[in-house]
Amino acid sequence: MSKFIIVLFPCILFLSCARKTEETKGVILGFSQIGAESAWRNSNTRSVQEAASDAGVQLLFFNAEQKQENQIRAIRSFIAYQVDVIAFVPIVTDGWENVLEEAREANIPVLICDREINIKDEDLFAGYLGTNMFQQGQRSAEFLLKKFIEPETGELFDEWEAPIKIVELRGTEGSSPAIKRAEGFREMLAGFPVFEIIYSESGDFLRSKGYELMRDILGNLQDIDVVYSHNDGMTLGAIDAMKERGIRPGLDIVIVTIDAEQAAIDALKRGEINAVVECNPNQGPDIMRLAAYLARSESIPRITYMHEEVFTQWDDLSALAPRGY
Ligand code: GZL
Repeated sequence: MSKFIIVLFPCILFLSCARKTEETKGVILGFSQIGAESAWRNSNTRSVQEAASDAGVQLLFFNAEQKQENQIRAIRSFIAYQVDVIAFVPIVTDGWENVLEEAREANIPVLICDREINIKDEDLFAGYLGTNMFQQGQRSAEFLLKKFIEPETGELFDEWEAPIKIVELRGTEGSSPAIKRAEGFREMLAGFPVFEIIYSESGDFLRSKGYELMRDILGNLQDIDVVYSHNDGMTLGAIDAMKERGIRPGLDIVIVTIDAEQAAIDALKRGEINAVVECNPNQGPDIMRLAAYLARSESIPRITYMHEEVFTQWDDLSALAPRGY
């Protein structure tokens, strides 16, 4: 399984070290990561790198700096180096057929991580490990139903006035989290016309864009009741913009966000966020485990989801462990 590799490509070769396991020791894994756009992404990267080191996996890690063409180039270099397994986080859903065909021709199995791809020939990859983003959208909407709707009657609680105006801060255009979080959210609210999404725009998962979008929205739209944000980074930027205008986040505007980074949990505890839907970044150990199966030409499940929870303003969070990112 061990092959001699001269690392020429601008990537990092994490050599194996402590706590190797027989199954994973010596596996050569090429991993293409999106970039470093959020605290969640950085935590995901740490999880992969630490798990590779613990498992004795030789990791060729490449950070694509938010460019699909860089990911494709990295995958081609992994093929050239004849890695045992390729794993990557597809920044967007489309445009992967050609490079995955090349990986299949080279007889190198591919594991899709975190985000999903949209492809006709599903045999071009061995399986997916990540999070259920459609469910994250549903869970975000479920919180709003609990917050605004009297369960017995399905009507608005008296304290609220119809319509409930929602602003949505979407993730990166064309990415599976942005697509599926929007779909799941809308599907859950479909039976409740009292909720109106009055504005939806991509903030690219970036805190800076979340701030800019909310600053502009607050200058043009009145009476926003809810902000639904596809990640905590954009949420924290939006909260900065609200505070600049004297708006009390979590009180004047209900806020639902996805990821569950520490800063969002802290804001939840302060009452500045009303619900945090977890998206689990700690995928490294499972990636190494699945890569070891693939390196031995064994099959893996088509889909492996991470465990995730929802944290709301009604929960006792005093015992919640530090998030680590
Ligand atoms: C979701 C992941 C998203 C996070 C963002 O699995 O791809 O990308 O929600 C990150 O924080 O930028």
